[in-house]
Amino acid sequence: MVESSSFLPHLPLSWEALEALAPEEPDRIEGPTSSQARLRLFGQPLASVRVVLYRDHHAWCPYCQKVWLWLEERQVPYRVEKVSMVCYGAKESWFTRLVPSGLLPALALDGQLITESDVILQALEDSFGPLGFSLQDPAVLPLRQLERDLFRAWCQWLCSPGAEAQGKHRFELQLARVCGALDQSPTDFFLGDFSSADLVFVPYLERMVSSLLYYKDYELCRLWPAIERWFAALEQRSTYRGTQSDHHTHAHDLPPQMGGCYGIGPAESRPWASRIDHGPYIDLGDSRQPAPADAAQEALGRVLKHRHTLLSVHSSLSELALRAALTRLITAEPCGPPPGSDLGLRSLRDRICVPRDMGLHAARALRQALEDTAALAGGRQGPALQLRQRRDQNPQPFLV
Ligand SMILES: N[C@@H](CCC(=O)N[C@@H](CS)C(=O)NCC(=O)O)C(=O)O
Repeated sequence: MVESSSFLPHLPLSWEALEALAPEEPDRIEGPTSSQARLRLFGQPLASVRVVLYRDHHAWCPYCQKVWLWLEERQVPYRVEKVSMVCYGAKESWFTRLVPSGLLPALALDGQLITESDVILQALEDSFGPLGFSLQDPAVLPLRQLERDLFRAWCQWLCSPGAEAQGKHRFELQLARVCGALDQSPTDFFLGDFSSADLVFVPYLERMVSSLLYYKDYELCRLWPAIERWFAALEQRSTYRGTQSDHHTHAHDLPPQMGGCYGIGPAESRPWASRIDHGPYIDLGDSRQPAPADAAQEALGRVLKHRHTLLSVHSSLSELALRAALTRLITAEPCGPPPGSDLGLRSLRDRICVPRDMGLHAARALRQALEDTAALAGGRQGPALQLRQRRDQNPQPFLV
């Protein structure tokens, strides 16, 4: 944070002043795991790259996360090509020529195209060695089956209207089996060190925790301590943190992907949904790690990079209002926005996406700064987030 004077509210800093406070662009090739990376080398020469990962622009696809995290954990050099999911954009024609089904992820290994995440992981394992335990290990196979059983029970509870009690009961039966497996382990992971057995659980356990909290007000990690410990251990890994999303992103990326999520009553009546949507955004329980000291700077850098596109996409957002929110973000002092800015600031607040745009803590700081600044202008909310499609998230304008 920069020093600021005690006269309130502050005038918005100029773009030049904000730019002077933004961090250098991080090293995406050799630095920590990042959703923005297009090439990862892990200290190896460019010529060593044998893998191209095709994954979705927004990092919403759980099967892509599984393959992505595997590559990061095993430090296999790879390139990334990003593709749209139909729920938020038009599928790129070059991709449907390559993969007619349009399904993600896909992976090219030595020029040979592979689809289906489990087949991809097997091919990677065969070429580069397993992640701890082989996917075919007798200790891993029943855990992989258990993950699918849990997935099915979650879908039935979350995505079927009615039969609440039965859906919850069936889910808890499967979750008890998962926790039983964790309780037998000498560590907080399934089979000792982090391995392929944990990897297969990562994408959907993350989505289960967020979606059940949001739609069912169900505090999974508080109710199931083995899962809380598993996440705490997982979040120690910078590889996972780079792929990690947050409650807000999942609450709103899942309905269009899954064909609907059913809440226990309207969102306004669900305490956790209200907090996830409207804040306060601290202590939402989706991170067990302290906020990095540079979280606000990270958010500032990311917004500055895309500020022209953001201003054109959010038609109700003025550049003065955005500067006010960024000034708040970086000085931690209130900064008055122009009248009528509440709508545009909250429109942007609701469309920050983790880890696509920035890390979890940076997003949290930015959402809070946008909300605090919007509150100085009024109580209006931005356009509602759609449930069937998210074309408001079309990636194209950001690719120029
Ligand atoms: N069984 C496949 C499932 C892949 C899948 O369903 N991918 C979804 C995204 S999560 C997809 O690409 N859907 C097409 C689209 O959304 O455009 C796998 O494990 O790879």
